[in-house]
Amino acid sequence: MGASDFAKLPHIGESLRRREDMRFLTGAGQYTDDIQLANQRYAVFVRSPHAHATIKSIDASRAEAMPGVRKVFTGKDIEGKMNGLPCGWLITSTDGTPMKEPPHPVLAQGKVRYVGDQVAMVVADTLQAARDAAEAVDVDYEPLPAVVDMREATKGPALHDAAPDNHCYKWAIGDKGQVDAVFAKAAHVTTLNLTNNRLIPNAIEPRSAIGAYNRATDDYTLYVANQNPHVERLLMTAFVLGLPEHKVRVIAPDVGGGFGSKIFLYAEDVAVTWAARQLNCAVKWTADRSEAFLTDAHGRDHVTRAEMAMDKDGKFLALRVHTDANLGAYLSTFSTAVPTILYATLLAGQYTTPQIYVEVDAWFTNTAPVDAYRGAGRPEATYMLERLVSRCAWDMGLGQDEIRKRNFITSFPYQTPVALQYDTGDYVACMDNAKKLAEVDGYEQRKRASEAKGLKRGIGYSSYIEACGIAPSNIAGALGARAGLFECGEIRVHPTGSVTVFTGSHSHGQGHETTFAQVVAARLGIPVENVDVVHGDTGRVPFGMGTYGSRSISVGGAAIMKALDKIEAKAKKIAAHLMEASDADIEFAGGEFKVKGTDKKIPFGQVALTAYVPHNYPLDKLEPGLNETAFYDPTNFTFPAGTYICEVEVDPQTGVVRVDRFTAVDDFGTIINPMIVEGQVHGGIVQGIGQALMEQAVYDKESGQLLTGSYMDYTMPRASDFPNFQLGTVCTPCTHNPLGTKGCGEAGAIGSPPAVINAVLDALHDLGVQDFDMPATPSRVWQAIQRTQA
Ligand code: MCN
Repeated sequence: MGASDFAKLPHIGESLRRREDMRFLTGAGQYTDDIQLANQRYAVFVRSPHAHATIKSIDASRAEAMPGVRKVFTGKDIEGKMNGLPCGWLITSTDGTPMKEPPHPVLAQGKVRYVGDQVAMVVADTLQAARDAAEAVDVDYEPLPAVVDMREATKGPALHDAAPDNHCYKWAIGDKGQVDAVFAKAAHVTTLNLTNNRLIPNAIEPRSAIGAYNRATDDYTLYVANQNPHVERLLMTAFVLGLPEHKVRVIAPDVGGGFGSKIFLYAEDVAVTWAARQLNCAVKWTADRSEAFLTDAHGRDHVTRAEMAMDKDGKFLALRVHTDANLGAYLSTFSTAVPTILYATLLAGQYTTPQIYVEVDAWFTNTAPVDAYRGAGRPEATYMLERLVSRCAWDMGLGQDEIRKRNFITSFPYQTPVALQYDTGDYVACMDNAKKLAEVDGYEQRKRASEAKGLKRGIGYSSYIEACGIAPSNIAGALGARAGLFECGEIRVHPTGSVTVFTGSHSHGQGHETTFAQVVAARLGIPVENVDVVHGDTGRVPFGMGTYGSRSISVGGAAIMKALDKIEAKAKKIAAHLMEASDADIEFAGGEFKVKGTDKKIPFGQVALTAYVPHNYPLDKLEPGLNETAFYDPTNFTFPAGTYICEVEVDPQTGVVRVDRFTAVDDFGTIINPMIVEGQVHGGIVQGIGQALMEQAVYDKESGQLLTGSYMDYTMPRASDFPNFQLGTVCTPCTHNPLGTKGCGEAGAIGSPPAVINAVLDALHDLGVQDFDMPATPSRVWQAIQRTQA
């Protein structure tokens, strides 16, 4: 079935209520920490209080003698028994050498490299006993100087022998010579230096893992709050523990949000799985909020210099970018792909800029590992580009909308100079719709009204694009991925005609149990209630690459569509036999099989039952049952895009910024469930505005301590911080997946930060404020105003 026929099916585009919410709202959800296994013990990790130190000795004897303590594991216990944690993405430096890939031990081996690094694991009968014993483990540290600012990384002490100058790689894309030549002749060059602030992910459910071991079968089970259980299993078995995969089952039950931070293989997951066998019991660990702040992989943390060369009319001629990226103390699973493949390839944005050169230096520092966080590289790209574009507009005396329109790509497919080929889009329509919805015509009047109150009003634009549906294995492989990025779907039609869908995607808030059921019910013409969706269990789902990069509907959903094609083809044969017609004459629509040109028809349920009562059809031609599996590997990414417009009021006396209006017009191609999509956009925008106005991880430069280690110091956005968002859509269906969908799960977080900061800068323009870095907290804004008056 083609994408345009699919879009016309009943249920597609219907705002069905999320079926999973009843169990979440009534407390019936089953999160990892809710699971209690027989013979279960509790793990607590002893963590480094130092940012950088040598471990001289560890004395666990006092702790091990305490009541209820089963064992204290240290680096010595695991030495030679397992490898370190792998990095899933190999980056090659511009000089042809591979990135530096120092070991990332599951428990520290002689040295700690950030505050929170895991040094020992205490396993005890109760959580309290484990906590008490963890405090009794005596670790003798010899502190070393620490470096937390990547711009000082070369001067700092080396974290790893493998990287003496703390440099991991230098990576580049584009032709520097050609770009430099364009800059040399350009009529105008606009330059911007900016920082993309470091963020700490804050899922409602902290990370949690239970390792279990069955001595009778020699099988392991890991329950874990994770976004991609098959990948977790693959990395843990093949790279770290050296176990055959079939001996390990990974179950990611209900997961209370991930935002990217739960796609990585963390040390704790491996440690509890391994310890379960050593102690012949189940071992549970759940992070407390302080541990989450310290040890969940952080996000962003870029410092960038960007320059745009333009002609006299503001047409973009060339873009030149240098970015320093902080990777933290160790390479987390996808960390190396974030500032390279996921960032630099996005820098054409929505524009026809013919020449682009991007260079990235990546650094080790004594901070928590940095990896993907909602958007992963694409928010960093969009923030940089959209800030630069608005700065170009102001420099050239053009409107923020006008400069964008002058440079928009208008014909598709479009090959960018940074590797990507956009299949479809309508950026002008997104801009026009956004301006209408934002009532831009009334802006000057609103500005005067704000001025009358002593407030400064500003308007900010951001026209984002993202590459999502992260997949094509051939592209990802060519760019350094160490695994494929397809997806798997299985459809099991039961004799009664009800259906179970097994998907390799994982839902941890995105509502797949509803939207995937919508897709299947629409295709088969059966009630949505007759479809169940199973995910998050390597023991039940054939295979899967999990959820990140807004890939689930466009890659996981497409795999399900492929499996449905097979189901339909087989069912047609059964229907043909039942109606004594030829296979070629059977049509399937609205849940019924019909013989073309006649009134003969039978319902889907009858065919499903017949599939399991095979004496009614020729067994020599068909196997019994109606059960199909398909793998889908797309030919390209999907390219959602949109324009966001933000209006803020700034109080120049206090520096307080209030978001007064926020409009988002997105193109997600065909939309399965508008209500769920709106929820995704709302959540994303809130996260983006959180980054723009409030959130920032701060490490003390001297001691390397995380200064923002709790909600007392790290501000999270709340509902009362926002107006109602105005949302609109434009639809240019994706041309290469059978649903016509483009991902929506990250768009809000990608498009919103530059819209907000552009609005704040616009508001402060006549006060002479040219620039400041996110987050635009009252004190930063106030200080920026004061500096102009000094
Ligand atoms: N959808 C739709 N029509 C479309 C596109 C999507 O109806 N054209 C629906 C999908 O069927 C799905 C939801 O919208 O129910 C999101 O789909 P998609 O864009 O494919 O994104 P994923 O499901 O792959 O989710 C991943 C994405 C990412 S990368 C992050 S980070 C993120 C996000 O989703 N983390 C989240 N949204 C989150 N929402 C919650 N509540 N919690 C998280 O951790």
